[in-house]
Amino acid sequence: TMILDEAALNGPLGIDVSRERRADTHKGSYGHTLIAAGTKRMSGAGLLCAKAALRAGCGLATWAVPASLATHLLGRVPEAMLAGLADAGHGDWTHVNAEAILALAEDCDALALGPGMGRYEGDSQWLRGLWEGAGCPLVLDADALNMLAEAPDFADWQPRRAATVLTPHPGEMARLAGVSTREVQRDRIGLARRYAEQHGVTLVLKGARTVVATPDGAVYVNVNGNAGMATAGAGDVLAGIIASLLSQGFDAAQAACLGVYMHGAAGDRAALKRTSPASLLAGDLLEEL
Ligand code: NPW
Ligand code: AMP
Ligand code: MG
Repeated sequence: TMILDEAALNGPLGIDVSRERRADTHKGSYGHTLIAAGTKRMSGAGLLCAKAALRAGCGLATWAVPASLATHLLGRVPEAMLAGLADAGHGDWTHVNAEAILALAEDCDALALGPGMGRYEGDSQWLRGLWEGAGCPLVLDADALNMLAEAPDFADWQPRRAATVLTPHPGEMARLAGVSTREVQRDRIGLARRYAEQHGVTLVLKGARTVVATPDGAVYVNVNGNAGMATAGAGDVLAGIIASLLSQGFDAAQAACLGVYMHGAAGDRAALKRTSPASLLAGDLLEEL
């Protein structure tokens, strides 16, 4: 178990944190992130996730939403491409074919799935199609994690070939592991390590002192960030950052650790600019990335 600081990022994780962009590069050099996130009631979650991906440095981002929602979001994230997926006029993900997301993912380097997505009948099987079908690295957050938690046949799902990063907060982790939130908090490191090893995923257990556990048993504990980040949308920003780093070619452990560290550092910078961290908004994190 290691503290997640610049020494860990530079050393065991092999990340050059001072890495600068080479002059002779272009947007195609930095990957294309696909964000499938947001519903009518929670479009902000998708917006924060997509903006965070771009702020974290990917060259291109596509924000996919149900088609009837897309018309209301035109121009909200001008830098991202907006993909309205056929939804039979319902405006939710219920009626969006998983194949439509997979088709977009073909041209992308990582997929972030779940923030503000909502839940619906049969969604665990819908998620299975994406889990097994997406050839690119995958970040599951929020509702996608709740879908996973309720999949009765998760043990039978085909193992993914590309990286998989799960980003639960303690409430979502409790659902995934079938324990109470209190039990999650009692042994954050042990639980994260066991879950990552058992399921072959990189697990980011969020909250004060976020824990990153990799499938090979390594554990990193983050120490930056602050309680001002206990605010709506902060997690949606993190999911976008990690997916962006995956599209830029960082491996799962690197993307999760660097992402968590950047997110906490942005939160600390944002908090310093305010009289009280209590007034921090998730959107402020975007400005500091
Ligand atoms: P409690 O209340 O302390 O007992 P949910 P959600 C627990 C979207 N959003 N330490 C907490 O426990 C998301 O993307 C959209 C301990 C409670 O039981 C999702 O799609 C926004 N416990 C959807 O909303 C902005 C902790 O977890 C439960 C904990 C629902 O996500 C907001 C709450 O979690 C939001 O991001 C901690 N650190 N953190 C938008 N603007 O569009 C959480 N818990 O029920 O999974 O609800 O996280 O709000
Ligand atoms: P979510 O609950 O999904 O919106 O995620 C909240 C994000 O804010 C996670 O990245 C948490 O690690 C972070 N966060 C929430 N509360 C704190 C805290 N007290 N200290 C540091 N980070 C926090
Ligand atoms: Mg969240």
